[in-house]
Amino acid sequence: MMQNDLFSSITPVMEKLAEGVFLFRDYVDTEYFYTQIQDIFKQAPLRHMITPGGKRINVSGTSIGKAGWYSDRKGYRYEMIDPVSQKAWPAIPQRFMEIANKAAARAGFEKFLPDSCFINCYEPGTRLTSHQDQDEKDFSQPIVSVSLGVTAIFQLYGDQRGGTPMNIPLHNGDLLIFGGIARRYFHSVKKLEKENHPLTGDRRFNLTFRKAL
Ligand code: MD3
Ligand code: FE
Repeated sequence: MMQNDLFSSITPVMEKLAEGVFLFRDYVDTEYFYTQIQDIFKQAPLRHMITPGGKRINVSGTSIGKAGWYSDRKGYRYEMIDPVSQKAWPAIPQRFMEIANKAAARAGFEKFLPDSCFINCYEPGTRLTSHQDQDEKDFSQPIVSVSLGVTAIFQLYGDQRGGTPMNIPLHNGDLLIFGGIARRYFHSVKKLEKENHPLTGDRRFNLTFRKAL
């Protein structure tokens, strides 16, 4: 319908993939996001953290916001001071806040004000094994994720680590929201293929906005 086409061109489409799971394809200005994170990495460099069990996490990461997710032999937790730079984490850019907040509101999560954003960097061959995000205080708050660069296959399980997942390809610019029942779901990211993307080269970046405290 003509009227609907006109409407679609100004209001990005939101797809509901499952209860509590909402996908906005090609939603963000990726050049802006990429420029901002390059600047962030100068202040809070990407680093490979260590699990409490002593394993090196292959996907490197860093944080912005009041609280930054951190892991070493002492455990998984949120830190207010970056243990590497010994300074506060860089602030979340105001535009990032507005984008995450606006998308969350469209998905039915009003007043989402993240105090933490974890930035993951995937190089070819790296993957994220199945896990739950459970280091945050309030599970009624959703998680908003933004993908940049090379496409990865995101896998969504349920309340158990295994079984047959829903496979969701995440492309440059996609924004995904997890809330409600899905907030505790197990999820993983398949091994990144060696591909080239004009914005990020052979890498993929993912930002996860959270209310941690
Ligand atoms: C589903 N990151 O940082 S983002 C993570 O693509 C993480 O880098 C992945 O899992 C990535 O913890 C996935 C999408 C995502 C984030 C949080 C979730 C999916 C989620 C929390 C609960 C359920
Ligand atoms: Fe996760």
